[in-house]
Amino acid sequence: MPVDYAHPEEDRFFNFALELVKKAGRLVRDAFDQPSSNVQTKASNTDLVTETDQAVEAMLIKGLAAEFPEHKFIGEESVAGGQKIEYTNAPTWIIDPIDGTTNFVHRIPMVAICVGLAIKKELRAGIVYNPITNELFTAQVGRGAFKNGFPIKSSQTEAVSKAVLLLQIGADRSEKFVNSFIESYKAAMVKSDARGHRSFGSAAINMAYVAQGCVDAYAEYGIHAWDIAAAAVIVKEAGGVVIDPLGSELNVMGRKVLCAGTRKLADELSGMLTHVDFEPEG
Ligand code: LIP
Repeated sequence: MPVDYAHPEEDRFFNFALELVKKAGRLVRDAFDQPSSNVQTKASNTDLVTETDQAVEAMLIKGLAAEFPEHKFIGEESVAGGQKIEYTNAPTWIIDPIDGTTNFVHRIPMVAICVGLAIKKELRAGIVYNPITNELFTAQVGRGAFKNGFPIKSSQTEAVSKAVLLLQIGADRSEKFVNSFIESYKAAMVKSDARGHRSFGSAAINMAYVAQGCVDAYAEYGIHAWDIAAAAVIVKEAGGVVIDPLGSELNVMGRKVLCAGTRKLADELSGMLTHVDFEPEG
């Protein structure tokens, strides 16, 4: 079937970004092999950044901007440094240089370089690369999803009672937020007797694992566009669903996400979560 392009040069954008991400992977892997990182905190004590996050983001943006001067960027560390989020119709790269920074700092090998591409505010391509485990997830709209070049498919699980779920709590530790997480966890694990619970400490890896079908669904509140943009394309192209936890269409700027291998499972999980409101960003 012919692919419906949002921009005639989309393939060139994607292929160029892919080579850059592979180079960035070498930076992350070399830094990961060092005994420790220089760590700073951002918005809170639980919101970490390292020199490697900053160096990788700078390298990706510099490379992409030199090749595509008219493109825009939304990068985690640039925003942390004070840049405003501007989400326009222009081709926009949404970048998390290391998703799973706490894992990186603690040398837990679940980290991912995330590069998503939106055109006219539609997510068109995603690259999620864990250079430590050598897992490279890629997708472009209409082309399917791949891991290290091989096609991947989300699971066909339709019931929470048969599902391995990922419910994750991020940097926000307000009592209200933590309580809502506990309520959701109890609903899924106690009332609905889910088969299991995992949480990998990286939204992108959680989603990529839903995409490859080894886990069935994932939900998180408080995440940012750079945590989910790239992986959202991968999950959808693998046959899964990515929605707002309340059941409506995903707003990548909405700071919350639910994804699952099937719509039925997504709906059941949505119905049991204690929902939290966030002000959309951008
Ligand atoms: C992190 C996410 C993680 C989430 C944290 C944070 P970072 O991103 O991947 O899943 O729980 O709130 O957003 O800061 O490591 O790039």
